[in-house]
Amino acid sequence: MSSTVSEWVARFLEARGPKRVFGLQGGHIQPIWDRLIQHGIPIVDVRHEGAAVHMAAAHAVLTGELGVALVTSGPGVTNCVTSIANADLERAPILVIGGCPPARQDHRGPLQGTPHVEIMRPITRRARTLRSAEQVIRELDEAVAIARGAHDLPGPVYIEIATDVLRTSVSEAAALPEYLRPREPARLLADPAAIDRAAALFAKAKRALVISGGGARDAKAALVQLLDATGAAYLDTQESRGLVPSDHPAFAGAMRAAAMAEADLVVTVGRKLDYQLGYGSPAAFPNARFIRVAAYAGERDDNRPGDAGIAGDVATSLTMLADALRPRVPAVDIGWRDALHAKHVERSRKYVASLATTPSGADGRMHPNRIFAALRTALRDDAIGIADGGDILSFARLGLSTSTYLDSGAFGCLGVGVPFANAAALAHPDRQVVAVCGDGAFGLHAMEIDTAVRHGCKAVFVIANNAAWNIERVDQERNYGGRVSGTTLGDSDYAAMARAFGLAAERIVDATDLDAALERAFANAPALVDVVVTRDTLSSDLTKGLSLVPDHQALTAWDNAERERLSL
Ligand SMILES: Cc1ncc(C[n+]2csc(CCOP(=O)(O)OP(=O)(O)O)c2C)c(N)n1
Ligand SMILES: [Mg+2]
Repeated sequence: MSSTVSEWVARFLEARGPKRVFGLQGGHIQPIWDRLIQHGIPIVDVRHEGAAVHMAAAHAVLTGELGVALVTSGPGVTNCVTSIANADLERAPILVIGGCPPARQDHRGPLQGTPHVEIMRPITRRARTLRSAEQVIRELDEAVAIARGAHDLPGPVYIEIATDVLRTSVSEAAALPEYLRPREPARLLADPAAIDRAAALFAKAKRALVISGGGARDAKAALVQLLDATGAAYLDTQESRGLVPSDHPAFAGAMRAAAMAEADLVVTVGRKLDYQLGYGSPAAFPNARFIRVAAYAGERDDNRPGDAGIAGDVATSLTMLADALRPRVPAVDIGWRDALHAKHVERSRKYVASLATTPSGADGRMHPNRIFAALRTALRDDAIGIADGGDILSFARLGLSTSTYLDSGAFGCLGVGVPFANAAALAHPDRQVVAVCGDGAFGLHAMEIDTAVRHGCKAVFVIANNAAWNIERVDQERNYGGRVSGTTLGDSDYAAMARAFGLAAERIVDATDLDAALERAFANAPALVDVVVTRDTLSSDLTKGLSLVPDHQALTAWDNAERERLSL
């Protein structure tokens, strides 16, 4: 008995259970595509391969499952570079299966031939061409384990199988049953001595601050327990939103700068010290020592290994740390945490109240905050919020309050909004899904509204339409002598465009029409609301200097502190 490799790939995916595969067809991958259809595995066919990978990544992050994308050789694969790089930074476990010309045509100038694997290698956990038919299932099993974090941080794996190999028959004996069996990544436990060193340091801290990242996503209960046990203050990051409710006494989200400046101990949990955390520099954390907790050494030691590091399963490590702290006499100043939280509550309350009254710009157009004021009425507690853009992302981070939240992320990846929302709507058909996109960001994967219609993705796309790549336009206006160039867009009617694809869509100019428009949109999703907003805004990302790209740090205040620290 034997079966073709493409049949085995379909059996593998069926056994490993992705609910759907995202892809765009091409001759090189048609043998797999055809077998997936015969196995009844739904394929969400998109309009650009980059969107398929974004969808696979959002699916993975929102469900905890593996995300799978299927793309053809050549441009199909290279179209995925941006979204694979984004999944790399977002540590999203995805398997991208690419097409590859047959071996006999290799390096002879074949159709759609380009060195995919070399292109993919630096942005994936593994990139390989599979040429041995008998080894394909074993390789796929290994690929999935790696994507899910068996060796290093979870992330994208790229595998391509040459078309001739897909057509080759292999004996049933080649695929051992264990290759098809789902299994959990190994959970390695931390060294108790490392826990002890960390606990000794933690116990001495007066103002302890815990900061979570994507690596804490499956450690919610243990994280809250540690906060309760220690009296530490807490900051989330955009990849770990919703782990600790904002009314928890440790939560200090609106007091980020003060918490970072005043903390004498910072505990990172599954989070690199990247630009968003000032690279861990004393410029951003002038008073802090560091404890780094992560499942992987790469996420424990980057930039600043700190005074104590714990590498091991994150949830278990946090519980071990809380246990080790119990018999010690804590030095913690609970008043510091409580004061931070009280100010956070006060600031957030004022901010939320201001959303509905933020004045229009000099051009008479509404402020984008009005969108978030209206969404607060329209959204239920379990809604999924997605933000994509420049200024609008900055406003959304504060205004869009959904506890499940995705955005352009550390990669600043414009274009994620529509594909993320489509994947979210398919993964969670019972929840509201809204993507708030800048008009610029929307354009990058705007054709995916067609995917939304064809696949019934019940998402609402809200376009903050200021006819500009505005954060960049304002940067030119303020910091480059007002020479605005290449950053304005047309006053385009995105609602008309959406109607052409069959979405329910309307254009809103008056903020008082927003509530009713959103209600109609959620009732008729997929739907698009094109909201005409002012360009006359100063977002905090802009005023803090993010678009200026200073030399040492991402934000001007930290950059100045860094220069002072280094006597520059
Ligand atoms: C793919 C990509 N291209 C360019 C940029 C640089 N960039 C960051 S924000 C921004 C403007 C975004 O405009 P829009 O989505 O309309 O949001 P707005 O600032 O107008 O609210 C640009 C061009 C980027 N981050 N990603
Ligand atoms: Mg814009």
